[in-house]
Amino acid sequence: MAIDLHYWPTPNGKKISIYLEEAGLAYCVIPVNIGRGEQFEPSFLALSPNNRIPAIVDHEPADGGAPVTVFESGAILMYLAEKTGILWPRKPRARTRMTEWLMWQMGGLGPMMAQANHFRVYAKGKSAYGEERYTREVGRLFRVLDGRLAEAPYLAGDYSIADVASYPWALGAERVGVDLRHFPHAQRWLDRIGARPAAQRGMAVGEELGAPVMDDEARTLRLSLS
Ligand SMILES: N[C@@H](CCC(=O)N[C@@H](CS)C(=O)NCC(=O)O)C(=O)O
Repeated sequence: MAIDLHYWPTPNGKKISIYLEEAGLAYCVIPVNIGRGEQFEPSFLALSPNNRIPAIVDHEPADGGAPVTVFESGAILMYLAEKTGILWPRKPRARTRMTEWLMWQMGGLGPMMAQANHFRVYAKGKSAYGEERYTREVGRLFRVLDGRLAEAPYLAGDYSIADVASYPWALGAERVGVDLRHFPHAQRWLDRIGARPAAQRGMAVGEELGAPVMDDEARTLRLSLS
């Protein structure tokens, strides 16, 4: 297979499985059980020094040289989209719009939802301040998302990797206290992407690995990492 996808079925992992399905690229899933600490294995750290999934190894890079490894989901999406031209706006202005929203997801929506989830689920009851702060910030980000999607069908105008990055996160809105009934444009965008067979296939990758673990061992590991 041309691409190894080091993966666990979380929103950041699913960004890449959705993209690979959208682009029709051949890939091989290599599970990294982050609930059990496999992200700290030296072999994985060699690919992803920040001990986080996803990471890829492209065995057939465009320059024909040695395999290319990429960590950070935004960097992976940019690498793959630049290589294939798929969901990658060609015109510089459109590409700038796409980059804005991709960075918004990478620096805003993803981390803030992860923090909200941390305080509401893993550290439940430990910090009302943290829970409230990140829940409020996620609400603000959904207002921004809904506002953008009121003026355009997709974040960069046309469907792009910015949507692929935001979609699996936005799907988890309810879990972090967001009521999507207040964000009708975001809901329609979710429905539009959710109707795409490639997005459905990408979201299903790794289903057999089970829901993310939330037992005492996983909770302790998660708290010790924060
Ligand atoms: N900014 C990184 C974040 C990746 C990330 O947070 N991955 C989580 C799963 S969604 C992870 O691997 N966590 C393992 C850990 O925290 O040790 C990206 O977008 O790739």
